[in-house]
Amino acid sequence: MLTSDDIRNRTITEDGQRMLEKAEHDQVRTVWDRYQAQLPQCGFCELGLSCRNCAMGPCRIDPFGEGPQVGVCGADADIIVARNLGRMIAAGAASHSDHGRDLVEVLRQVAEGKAPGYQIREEGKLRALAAEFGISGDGRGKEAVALDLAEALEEEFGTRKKELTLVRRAPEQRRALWTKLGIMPRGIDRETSEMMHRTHMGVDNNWQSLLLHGLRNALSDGWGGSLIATEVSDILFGVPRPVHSKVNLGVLKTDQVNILLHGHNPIVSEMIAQAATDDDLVALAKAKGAAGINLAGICCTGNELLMRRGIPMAGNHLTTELALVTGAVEMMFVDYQCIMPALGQVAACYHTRMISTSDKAGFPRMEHHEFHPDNARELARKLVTEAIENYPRRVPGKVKIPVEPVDMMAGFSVEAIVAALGGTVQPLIDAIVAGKIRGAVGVVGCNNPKIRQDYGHVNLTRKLIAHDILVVDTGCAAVANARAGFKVAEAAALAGPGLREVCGALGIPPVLHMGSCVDNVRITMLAAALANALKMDISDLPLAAAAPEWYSEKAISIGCYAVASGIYTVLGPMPPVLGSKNVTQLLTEGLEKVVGATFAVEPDPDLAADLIIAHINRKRAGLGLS
Ligand code: BF8
Ligand code: SF4
Repeated sequence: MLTSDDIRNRTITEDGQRMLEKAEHDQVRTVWDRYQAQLPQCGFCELGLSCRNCAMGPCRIDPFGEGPQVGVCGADADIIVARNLGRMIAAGAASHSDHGRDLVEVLRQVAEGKAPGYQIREEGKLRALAAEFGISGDGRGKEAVALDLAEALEEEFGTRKKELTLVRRAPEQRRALWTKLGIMPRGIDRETSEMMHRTHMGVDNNWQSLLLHGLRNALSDGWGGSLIATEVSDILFGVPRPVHSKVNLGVLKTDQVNILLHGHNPIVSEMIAQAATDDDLVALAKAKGAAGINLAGICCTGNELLMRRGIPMAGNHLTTELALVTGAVEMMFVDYQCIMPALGQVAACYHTRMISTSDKAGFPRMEHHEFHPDNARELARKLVTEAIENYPRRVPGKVKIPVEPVDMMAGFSVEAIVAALGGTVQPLIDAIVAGKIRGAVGVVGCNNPKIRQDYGHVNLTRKLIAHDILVVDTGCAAVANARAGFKVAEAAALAGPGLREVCGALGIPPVLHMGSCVDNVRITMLAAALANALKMDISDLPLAAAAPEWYSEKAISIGCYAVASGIYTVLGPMPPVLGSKNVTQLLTEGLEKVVGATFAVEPDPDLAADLIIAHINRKRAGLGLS
């Protein structure tokens, strides 16, 4: 039996607390129950000291120095920790980059006329990106340009290049540093593949070079796979522009057909969004007694839809099960990443139909309907029809929508921010120089049941903006900050006087939603644009990043490309590295001399804010600013 204290210790969100009570009543087990059941978690694994990379093992190193200090092959703690971290980076980079590849495939099929329902929405961005790859647009139609661009992007994944094309957006000093260190990313797939090779037994047994390759692997994500995912999504689905919407489980409607979209890739969800506005399907919903069709997003697919279409956001990672506990969801679509395999089991307690859509992501107790560019439009209509037909099966006595939704603004792409500033980043630089904005911080990443849901994001962000530090956010952090009410113009009242003045003049919130997790590249591109305008390196600027509640391997890749790009990054949960003093020391101190930035780990958001404020003050002093 959960006490009200137990519930409050799981999440700070009101909708979450109400739904945890209902989950208890409905006898639904959630991620927090499963986490409890796992305690105590393996200490060797927490320290990164276990290895099962080969069949001579599994092996583990005794952290107290009494038992074995090497695995069967002779690998010591440094090697095992570095190898494990390397494989986490590889998995994260692969996830973002494979998502990017899927978008390139759609771009190709659109160019070939094989993807009905999809189109090139941003011809200007298409032509600008093509020009970066040396593709001429003169006198050529957008399809011809798109075909050449798709081919050029496909080549970025392979191995033929000395360096990825889009690293040219990085400041010159940064690129020179990457080349000097031997961490310039070459092919996107190549760096991940090489990491898997290096971490095979008997290959790279130098912990320093393993970690350096980890940075290169992460850079292949941040300046390659994720960047391609974001750029091509913008071309196909639109560059985000400021948009008003709503957030939390209150976006679900008692009198409408509720369809939830969960996952990461906008390829499927954009087609569902189109189908849900088709007149005949809206009419069908009304014929079934509903007032309409209500779409809501969750996690990063939700962020993609919110940024471009203003579709309301139901919640973040730890809300995914609780959304089903409302009993009000007719259908949930999932594509891939961060989709708990428990969801099908939770949905089975209600009338909700669960639909998996990706050829590479299957889940227990879900119905599998594979979406491809050629069938997506038609399949979306068919399944939305079935969602509507599921509405009469809703059990009214099991429905509870816990709270009223909170207003929010989203849609702050780099293009939108530059437009709001009047066409250049100069006003932002002026505000930083004048000290009205002391610096900028990307608050990003997940929820993790080890930390009260949203506690890290919200408390860190609140303190930063109060200290005149502009916060930009993505992913589940962005949902947390929206749910806390930080994303309306009035939230400027929570900011320090300088930031409040800037927000007031521009009519923007002090916390800017920049998108999904692949969209963390929007943050690095903004940082690069500032550095380039000043002819400085990114590491010279008063910037930082934080992932206060991270859980995912993707977050590790993001953190590593942020640090390798020169951005100091504070993590909440400890990554599994403490088993090696050398690796820990390099990540938290040594990297300063190598790439001009380090990691820090601080689970308390109040203290994490202090670390970041001190860092920003140091960078300002380095620039001769007060
Ligand atoms: O890519 S922030 S829990 S949903 S990994 Fe996942 Fe983490 Fe959320 Fe989006 Ni990102
Ligand atoms: Fe053990 Fe070495 Fe095999 Fe890892 S690679 S399982 S440490 S023998």
